[in-house]
Amino acid sequence: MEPTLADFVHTDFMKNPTDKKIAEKVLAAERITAEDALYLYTTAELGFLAMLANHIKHNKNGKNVYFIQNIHLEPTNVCVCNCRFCSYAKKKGTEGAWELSLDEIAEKIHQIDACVNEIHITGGTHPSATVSSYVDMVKTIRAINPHIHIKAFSAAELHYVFTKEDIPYQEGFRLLIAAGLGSIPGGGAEIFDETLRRKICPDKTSSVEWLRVHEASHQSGIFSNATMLYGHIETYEHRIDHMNRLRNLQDNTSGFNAFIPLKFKRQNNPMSNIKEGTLLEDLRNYAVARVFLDNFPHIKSYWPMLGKEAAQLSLSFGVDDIDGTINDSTKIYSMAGAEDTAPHMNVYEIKKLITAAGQNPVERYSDYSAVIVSA
Ligand code: V47
Repeated sequence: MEPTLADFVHTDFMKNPTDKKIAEKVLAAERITAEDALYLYTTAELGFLAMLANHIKHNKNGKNVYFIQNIHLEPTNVCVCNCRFCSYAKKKGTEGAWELSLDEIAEKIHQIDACVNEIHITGGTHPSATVSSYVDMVKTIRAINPHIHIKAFSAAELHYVFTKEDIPYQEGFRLLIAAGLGSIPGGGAEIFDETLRRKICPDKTSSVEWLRVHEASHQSGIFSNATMLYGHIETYEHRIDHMNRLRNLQDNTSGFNAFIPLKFKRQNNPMSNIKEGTLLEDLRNYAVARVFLDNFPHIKSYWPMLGKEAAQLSLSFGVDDIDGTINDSTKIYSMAGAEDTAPHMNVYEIKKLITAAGQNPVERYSDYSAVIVSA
């Protein structure tokens, strides 16, 4: 049997009083403070962090690590925003810009394998986007594939179309859900601190607006995810502030499924002068997130961005979800320098990756219920 956190807490191995205080909180399922989180980021040993994070991961999800058969759809990279970390967005009519018509989207949907359960729509905030263009997109997909879960449009895109047309968030969600929207992804959160937002994504939805859109989605009866872009100009305090705002909203709505830290990749964007963080830093970040976000059911490491080996390692630091099969359908990270330029893993490869880390692979639907494969 592997030694557990409870085995260690009352032994001489745990001499440091701050380690002991935090370990006792975690064992008692008590919430850690921002100060505790700062200590975990700056001072705690990596092995201790892993033990804390795994204790929580194990209590929530046992040895289960979830994955999904999914596909990304990126209808456009034309975007009204000028985010300095982005390697993907283009202005309309410039070289490298793309815009898919509804017919082109329909063609892509016809090609999706029957085993794919979720379509994740992500992309730029197109200047001509409207609530009805989003409704039409969702309806087009729904008409071809009545069962697939549609996870679509970041809070940044939704805020843009709702406010442009003066449609209250809840009414906007009512129209989109009636068309077939199933949930919203976690994009656009970046880092919530407004001073940093002005520097890295000056014309994007504010943090308050991002949180309000997600709150409205939860009140409208759909769930969502939350991301955090880290490893650029932010400090640990900024990360903790970001997670604290998410934790507070989750206390009120319980509508978030997964927290997804996104490591800044620097190729082909105006922030290329910033050195990318190390793998150890990524692992610490997953573990602190798992401990701090006690009310989030899942912590996801997004393998197309992190790489397969690093995603596998993250499973020892509190992560219980590695997203999906993807089938080479996303460009956001390859354009920013992710090593996998055509990300795809089949179910066999994903299961092998999870099993080799000593965990139990569970194929899931978007709501985290397990896919039962009949013999
Ligand atoms: O908001 C853009 C990030 C996000 C870079 O909900 C970058 O399951 C790193 O939201 N380096 C969009 N990150 C993607 C997204 C997402 C991804 C995976 C799963 C889910 C989910 C949502 O991508 C943006 C931004 O934070 N991003 N450029 C970059 N250079």
